[in-house]
Amino acid sequence: MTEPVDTGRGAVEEAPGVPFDDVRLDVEGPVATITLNRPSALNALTIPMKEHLLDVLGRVGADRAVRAVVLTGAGRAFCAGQDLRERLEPGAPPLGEELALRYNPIVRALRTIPQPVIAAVNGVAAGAGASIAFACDLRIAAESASFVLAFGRIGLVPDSGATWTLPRLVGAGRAAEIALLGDPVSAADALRIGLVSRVVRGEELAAEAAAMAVRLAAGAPLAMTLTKRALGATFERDLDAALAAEAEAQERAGSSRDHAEGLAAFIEKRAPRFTGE
Ligand code: T3D
Repeated sequence: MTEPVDTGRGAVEEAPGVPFDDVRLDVEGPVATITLNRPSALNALTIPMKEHLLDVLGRVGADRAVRAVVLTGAGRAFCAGQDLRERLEPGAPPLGEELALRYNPIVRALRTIPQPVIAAVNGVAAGAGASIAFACDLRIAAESASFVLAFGRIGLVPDSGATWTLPRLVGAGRAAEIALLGDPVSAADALRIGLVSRVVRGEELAAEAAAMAVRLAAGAPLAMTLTKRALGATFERDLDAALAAEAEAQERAGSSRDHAEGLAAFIEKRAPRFTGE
């Protein structure tokens, strides 16, 4: 089922063990948990950290054994976006180049890896950190979480896909208010406007995200991937195109072994055992 993932650095074919201090990868059974791990700077993203995140997403996306992904942050924040101190260093790349080289490939990888990705938003998600959460398929937040499109405060515009994802998640009017005013959106408000699908107590977040990931991982992988892709393309299609795309995807899913297994399990009144074939 799993196809190599194009992270903009060529396809990654396999997923050997891992690798980095600032981006951790923990794989437990079919669930991969990626943790942004620079808590002293609220997981603000440096160039190496972005490279590492991209690398890890490539590995995970290419790993057929991984069927669901959780992305979270270490410490009290999810991610504070670009490391602003790094931007002041001599030789910092131009912003447009940095987006093209690193941020945009991260967003594309999140959108295109075959597995569903849950953002477990454990605290503040600011700037590109919010954009990265928006690019995930699902968002669960801790009560202490918030989303801040902090770009305007430093004279920048929302990037890393936020102008594309946010209106799709909450509608154009709310997106405009969040982007233009830049006020933090609390977890409670995020739930109310559909920016997150669940809010839980901080100490329950990891378990809640893991439980959701385990449920996703128990699904038929091909059907999960095709569903993710269909939902991701929905705003680009009219009804006829969506109906045609559903029929094509259903043809593929319907000819899989997993569909046969799902039917057999229903008739035999047992849980299905999906293999991804
Ligand atoms: O390449 C490009 O630049 C293009 C791409 C741009 C994408 C972007 O993400 S632009 C937006 C960048 N992010 C921000 O503007 C957010 C900046 N941070 C904040 O506004 C606040 O820190 C938060 C609202 C996120 C949290 O506030 P608070 O009061 O809870 O924490 P704090 O005290 O401000 O931060 C704690 C520490 O983290 C502090 O370090 P210190 O003083 O204890 O040594 C602070 O400097 C550090 N930190 C927080 N955010 C960043 C950061 N360090 C570097 N870069 C950050 N973005």
